[in-house]
Amino acid sequence: MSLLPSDEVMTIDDISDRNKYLSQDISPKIIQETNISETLSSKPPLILIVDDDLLIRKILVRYLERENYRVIEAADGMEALEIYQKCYPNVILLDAMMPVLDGFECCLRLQQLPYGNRTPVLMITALEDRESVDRAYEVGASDYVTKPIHWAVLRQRVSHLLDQANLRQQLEAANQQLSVVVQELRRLVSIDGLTQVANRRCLDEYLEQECKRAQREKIPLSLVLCDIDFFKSYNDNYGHQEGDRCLQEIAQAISKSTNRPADLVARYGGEEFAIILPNTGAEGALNVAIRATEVVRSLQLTHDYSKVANHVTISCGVATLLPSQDFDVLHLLKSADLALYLAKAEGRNCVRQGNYVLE
Ligand code: GH3
Ligand code: MG
Ligand code: MG
Repeated sequence: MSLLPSDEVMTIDDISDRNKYLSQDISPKIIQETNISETLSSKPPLILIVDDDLLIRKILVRYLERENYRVIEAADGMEALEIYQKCYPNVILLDAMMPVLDGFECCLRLQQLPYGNRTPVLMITALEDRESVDRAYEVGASDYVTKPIHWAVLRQRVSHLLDQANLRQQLEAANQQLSVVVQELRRLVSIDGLTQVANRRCLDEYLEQECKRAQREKIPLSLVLCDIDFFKSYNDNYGHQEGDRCLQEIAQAISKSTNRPADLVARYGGEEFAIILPNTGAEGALNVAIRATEVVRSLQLTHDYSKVANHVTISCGVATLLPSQDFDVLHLLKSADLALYLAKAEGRNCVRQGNYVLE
């Protein structure tokens, strides 16, 4: 007589069958440690059967192996948790009532282990035990089957749980890829393609945000506008491509003149750059602007057509909003622009500082 269930329901009432069955092969399976990637590989899914009843376990093993699953066993909740951490099964078939650590407590503890809350648990409960079914879901089980086990039901539930877990994995992988793409898109929409510093859009948003923060936290906010001197004649004489290269070098040089993570260098437009300096007073901002002109100067980019030097230089206008003043981005920009205008008018290759004045 075959001990594998050939009909729909598994029965264990026949004691002679039970003894016959148990006398066959009860040697424990050798448990090989598995890693997660192995679990996700193309090998047949691995199912952990947890039941204190040896006969039920053996029958379940035979049945599931016949369904081409790989199977491992545990005799109680404690052993199940140990094996879980070595083998990372794809599905756990968990008997509700067991000594040492019952299925409910085991399921609860499983949720705390790595990937535990992503491993589907099929709880085995007694028939008509509504309370156990409710508890099974409460402790994190994905589904349940009742004893005596209907093989057709078990087969469907296991396969359904595996499909669900697969879908979830695929969804998570797709989400991960998507978040990488979104991150890159976010970077692209806020970066100036030529100079790789923040673009105008990013500058506007950051300035608005930092202005509000400065107002809220009663801290100063400074802005430096930098403009390359005689850049039109640089372009006209060295060509647009050289002009582009020069813009790239100047952008990197200006970036080097800032120190704090909150400082932002952005291309304001054409050959103008802006430096936003949150929580920075007038003196600090002046220092940053002077440093920017010095770093640019130190590049010694030849500019034979400049009227102020034989290399490329910049002029800077600095403005600061103080906590006592009425905060307004437009006024800050205007004030920095006015200071830049003065720097140009007063000879270029220099820094001028504006006062924030309400009209
Ligand atoms: P000033 O010292 O008064 O600032 O004079 P300037 O010549 O630098 O200023 P002007 O506004 O007359 O000219 C700016 C030039 O910047 C005009 C344009 O050729 C150049 N420019 C603007 N954007 C780009 C760019 O993306 N690439 C290149 N190569 N040149 C640019
Ligand atoms: Mg200009
Ligand atoms: Mg210029």
